[in-house]
Parts: sequence; structure tokens; C-alpha cells
Amino acid sequence: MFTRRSLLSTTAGGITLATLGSQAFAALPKLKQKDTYKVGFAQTESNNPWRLAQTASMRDEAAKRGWQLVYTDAAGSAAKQVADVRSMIAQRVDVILLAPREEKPLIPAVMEAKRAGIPLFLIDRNVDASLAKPGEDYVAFIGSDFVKEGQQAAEVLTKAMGGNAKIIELQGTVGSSPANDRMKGFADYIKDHSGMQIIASQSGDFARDKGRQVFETLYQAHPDATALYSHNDEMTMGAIAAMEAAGKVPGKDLIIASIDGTKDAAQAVMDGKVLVVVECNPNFGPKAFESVEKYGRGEEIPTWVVNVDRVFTKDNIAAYMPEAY
Ligand code: GYE
Repeated sequence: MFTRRSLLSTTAGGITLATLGSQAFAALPKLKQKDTYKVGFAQTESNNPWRLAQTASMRDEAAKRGWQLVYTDAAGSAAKQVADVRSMIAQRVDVILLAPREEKPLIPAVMEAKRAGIPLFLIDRNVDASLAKPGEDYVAFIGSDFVKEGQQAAEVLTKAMGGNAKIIELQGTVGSSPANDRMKGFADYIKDHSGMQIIASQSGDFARDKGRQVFETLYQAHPDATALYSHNDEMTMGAIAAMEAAGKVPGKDLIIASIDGTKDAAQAVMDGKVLVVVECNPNFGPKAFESVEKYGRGEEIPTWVVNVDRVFTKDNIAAYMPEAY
């Protein structure tokens, strides 16, 4: 529980630091200060541009520093990801960076690393906070505020639609923290706007083709839908394909709010097909490796290193295009 600790919040260089009292870190495995580390990076899947950009960022940062990267890809299976972390423990990596596919099934991996004396950082996704705690069971979570992303998507959509919409929601991977929190943030915002109604909500597993199939089915059942809220850009692109196949005009017949910032989605904002993309930046390499380095120096790490996300609409998307992946 968080009761015995003091929680301080400061903002430095766009990163919010939520710092816990130092006694909380006593239980964590330590990291020796070294010139170079053997870092395990347990990726969850590689079937979309966001994941590929994230992996490239991790590889680039490792290469830049001359650190060894032990990379695994769980190919969309939480069970394989647990096995991947176990193999990193067996190989005695210095530190583990885990992008946990789902909130609960990865808890054993987090706890086993702790018992093995290997410090672990969660990157991009979180685990269930009632079962494992930052600063106690793992060092820190480095990633976005997904609740806020959902709120921001809802806010832009609500304003654009004058407070009235029949919304189809495409959820991310069931049991993953971005799906849970993006759903919550959006719902929190629209509950004060009675004209904003979610008429159907189902998972498209953060994947383009699944998103296309699920949207097609939901839209056939709910042809009165006027908006789409999709938890990531890949599902959005799938849904756009389904809309166009049904003879509908994305951006006119259905107003779209999405999350991530892929090249395809940014182009769709340029083309007027997508109203808003809330950013979720995949370039974790510099921040993740810097946090490891600091931890090795004995510095206290904020329990949540928050990525600050931008909001892209037709007004500012052109400037972002060169960065899109
Ligand atoms: O939005 C999605 C990816 O975990 C924050 O996972 C990440 C999400 C991201 O597959 O596109």
C-alpha cells in the first residue's frame, strides 16, 4: 500500500516525476554501477508500426551506448512473455525492461525477477497495481498516462460533435493497461455529456485486421453510429477500410478519434478522415536507458516516469508528419 510513503510531484523537462520516499526502494534488487550493461528487453509483439518503432528506439539506444541488448518477442502471447523473462533471468541479464502484454498474467515474471535479484522496469504498459508495486516489486513504470489520453480523445470529439454522438468503441487488447485506462478516461469524460453515448464497444486487439472485422460487424448492427473511438491507430486504419468498403465517408459519415501517431493515421488526419490522434510516443530508448543508468548510480527513480503526449488535429498535424513512423 502507498500509505506509509510520501508522494511528491515535480515536473522537469516535460517529464512528471512522482517520487516515493526512499525507504520504499530498500526492498528492490540493486544495480551495480558499470560502464556497460546487459539489458533484457521483453517485447510483447511486433505486428504493428508502433511496436517496430519502439524496438528500433531500444536497439538504437543500446548501440549508441555500447550496451548489450537481449531481445525477445512474445508474439502476442502473455505465456510466452513470462517464459521470455524467465530465460533472461537464467541468462543473468543485469536489468530487465518489460513491456507487459496484460496487467495480470505478467505478475509472476515481475516477482521472479525480484526474487532473482534482477531489477526490472515496466515500459509502455503497466501491471495490476494491487498485485505488484513500483518502488517495491519493480523499480518504475515508464510510460504514458492512458486515462488522460482517453479523456483528451473524448474532449476533442465531444466539442467537434456539439455534445451529440452515437459512438462505436474499438478497445485494445483485453486485460492490457492501455485498453483498460483508455476506456476509463473516455468514459469518465463523456459521463457529464449525456448526448455522448457509446452504443457498442468491443476489442480489436490493437490490430488492423481485427479492428476492420470487429468494426464491420458492429457497424452492421449499429448503422446509426456517428463516431468511432479507437484505442489505437492500427484498428482505426482497419475501421476506415471497413467504412469505405461500406460506401461511407470517414470524417463525414463517422467522426473518428484515435490514439498513437502512426504515419498512416497522421496522413488520415491530413486527409480529413480522422478528427484527432492523441499521441502515444513509442520512442522509449533514451528514457529507459537513462533511467537504468541513474538507478545504477544509486539515484532515486520516480515510480512513474510519465511520457507527456501531444494532441494532433488538422491544425498541427503537418508539423508532426516528419516524425511519424
Ligand atoms: O498504443 C498500441 C500498441 O502499449 C501503449 O500498444 C502501447 C499500445 C499502443 O500496440 O498501438
